[in-house]
Amino acid sequence: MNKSISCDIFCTVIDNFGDIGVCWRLARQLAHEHHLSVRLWVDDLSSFSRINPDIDQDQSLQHSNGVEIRRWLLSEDSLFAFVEPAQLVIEAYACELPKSYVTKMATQVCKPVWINMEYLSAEDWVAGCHCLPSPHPSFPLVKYFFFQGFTQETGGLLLERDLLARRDAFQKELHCQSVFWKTLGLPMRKPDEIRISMFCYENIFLPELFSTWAQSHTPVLCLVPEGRILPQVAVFFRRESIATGDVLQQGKLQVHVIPFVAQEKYDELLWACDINFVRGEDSFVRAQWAGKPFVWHIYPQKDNVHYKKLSAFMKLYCAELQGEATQALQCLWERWNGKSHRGEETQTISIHTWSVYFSFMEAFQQHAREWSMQLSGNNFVLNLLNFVRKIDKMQNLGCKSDLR
Ligand code: TRH
Repeated sequence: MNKSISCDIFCTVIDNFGDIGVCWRLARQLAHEHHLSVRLWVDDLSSFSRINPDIDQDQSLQHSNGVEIRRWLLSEDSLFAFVEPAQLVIEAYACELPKSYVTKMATQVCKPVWINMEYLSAEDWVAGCHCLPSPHPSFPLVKYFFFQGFTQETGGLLLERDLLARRDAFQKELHCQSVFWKTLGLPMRKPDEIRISMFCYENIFLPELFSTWAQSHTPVLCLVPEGRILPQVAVFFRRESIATGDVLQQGKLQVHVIPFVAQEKYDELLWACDINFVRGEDSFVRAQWAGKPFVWHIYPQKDNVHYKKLSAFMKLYCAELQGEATQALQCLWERWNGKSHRGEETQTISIHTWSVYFSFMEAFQQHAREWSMQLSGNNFVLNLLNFVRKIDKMQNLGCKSDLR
């Protein structure tokens, strides 16, 4: 596909950073690697500016990394009557497109290919729904579901062409790591220390985990990005409040509160640490590309429906892991997510839970690298563009479309 192909991505930020995090990666990849003219419509530039400091919250139209960024005023639907629809239209996570925009899509001679990019899940049902059509009730338009996922029957995961090579170069080169740590104001690691990044939602097990680390034999340096768990961290260290730059120590545990960094730099943090605690969707995926052991705090949903998603992912992820290592991983992950492990009453993250997990570090490390290799064969953007060409051919037979 060439530069003349236009693409509109629509993103509403429900909460946190995952929705815009994923859309921003998708937009950049389509523009950089496939030369599409991408317009990204976002309703919350403030969240966007946290992961991309280029963003000026007061600008309704701006450019960053070759992508046109537009503020999407949800209440101003009629403004979209003056917007020419793109050839490829992607709505993220079933956010509702402006009605006047959809009306205009229907009037195009060559109908836009309309994709609903769905949330990531490892559950079996995803394979059955991936690529399903959803005809519009009144217009001659069809929207298609396109799912990210971990198996060949899904759309795969977002992965930039050069990401794994950049990761490998960074992880091999001590100099790159030392420069990275310096930019965060941190010393190079000591030989016996483990470095852990901690990005999670409020978690009642955090104090237990911290006490475990404080009492462990190995020094633990834990990096906490500025965010919603800081009050919990402050309580643990008996401080009224804490802020970026603070260093807190208890026993063998040293916590550094670091700034919330731009997305590219967050990748480097994941590459540089020994274990990454991640959450939601996007940091969870990036931790997998880091090829390092990770612990997932899944986005909590009503009626604990997220537990099914957690189990589905663990089943896939642990399929090639040896039995005892699987047990140790599942025990820690389930407890971290407040789910009882194998129906046991114990809900704590004890020193035992951690030390059993930690005893499998070598196996987890090797597995994490193999897993990232295994996933890298299923590239979301390549799959998406192949699918778009196919749909365009089918729905726009009678007109000359640039999409093919
Ligand atoms: O912020 P999240 O909790 O987002 C969640 C999930 O996406 C969830 O599925 C969705 O339903 C909910 O939002 C509304 O976690 P996630 O997905 O990991 O997104 C965090 C983003 O922030 C990711 O793109 C990485 C980025 N990030 C930085 O850019 N810099 C940082 O310092 C950190 C810690 C994160």
